Amino acid sequence: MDIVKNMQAEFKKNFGDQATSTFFSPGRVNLIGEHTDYNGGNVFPCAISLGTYAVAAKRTDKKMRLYSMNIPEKGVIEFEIASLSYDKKYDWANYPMGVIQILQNHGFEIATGFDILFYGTLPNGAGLSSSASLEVLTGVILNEFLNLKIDRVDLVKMSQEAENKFVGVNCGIMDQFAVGMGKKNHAILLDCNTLVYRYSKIELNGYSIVIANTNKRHSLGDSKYNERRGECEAALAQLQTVKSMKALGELTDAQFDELSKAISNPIQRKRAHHAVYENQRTLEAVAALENKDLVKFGQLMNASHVSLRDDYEVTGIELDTLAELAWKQEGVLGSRMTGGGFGGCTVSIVKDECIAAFEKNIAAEYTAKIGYAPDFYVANISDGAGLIK
Ligand code: GAF
Repeated sequence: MDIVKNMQAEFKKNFGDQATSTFFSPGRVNLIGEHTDYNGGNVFPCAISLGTYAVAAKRTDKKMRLYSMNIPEKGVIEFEIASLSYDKKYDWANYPMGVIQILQNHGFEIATGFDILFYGTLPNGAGLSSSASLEVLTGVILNEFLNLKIDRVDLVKMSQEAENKFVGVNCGIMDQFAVGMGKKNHAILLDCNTLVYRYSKIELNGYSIVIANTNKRHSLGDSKYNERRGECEAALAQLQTVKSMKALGELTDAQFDELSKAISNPIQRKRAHHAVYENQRTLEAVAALENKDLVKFGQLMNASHVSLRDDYEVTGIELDTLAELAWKQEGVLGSRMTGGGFGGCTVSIVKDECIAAFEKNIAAEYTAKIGYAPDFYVANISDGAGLIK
């Protein structure tokens, strides 16, 4: 594999020694169930074959040396494993540092340091979970080399904790779960309230999952992500005055309609409406897919986008343009924004023989309207993070 050979050569150049193992950690695309994870609802993501590679070697001391081929200008980033805290100067390396620290907080002994060289094939800032990919990858490397025997779901949870507590981004668990638990050709139906999950085989019979990147950078840190979380929490608190419940994800659409007048703020009511309806829509979409009703699955994807646009207000002109253009193309069953929103990507289900025209038509109209071009990737659904050799 060319990527890995190249990485091994770069490893030798930067660290003066040979890497002993190679790892891969995917990104993710969420098919439906957006902004439901932190509301205790269902999500339906899959891991994709774009992701982050690492080649690594164990050291004998307690030093870490990290290098990213994507950000060579930052050079080799060095630090001691002992007590770590977030530091802006470490830039991207805060993600692996966070995982190392959280593992230590949970009592895992990181007995030695490592030299690790990373290379990512995910477009940066595209909302395809490059951060979660890097976090879970770091956990997998430590687990493997140090034989820590960490259960995979625990590793997923600790990766999320690193992002929440170390990096300071209050994300839900969907991304780390998809990256850590992904399965080739399957999406994961995950109930984020209970962490009960199951795999669902994706058989699209002549259709493919096409990701379109707005090329408007998405960042959870500077987006209104935390504001949306706060609005949903405020709505939940008011609903709890009329019904005992832990999360919005526990309500059916009908229950929400009956109780929603308890939410006095109309904006908060809209946000909660999205969370509840999107959660139910996700279950309906999975059932449609499993009943081989791809048309219905696509319609529910479209409805998801409309709700994210109108009720949740996390789309923006770039995502709306891509989705609305997709809805007009031949051979498209459905299209919606995927991930946190405010930029990033859409996901569409497109008939194989229509993909070339889909990309060409959308690129032309999007560029004319937005002023720069989108990118397209046909997604292959991949396994979760692991050792590849
Ligand atoms: C981002 C977050 F990281 C996820 O936890 C999830 O909330 C998603 O936005 C929206 O569904 O990817």
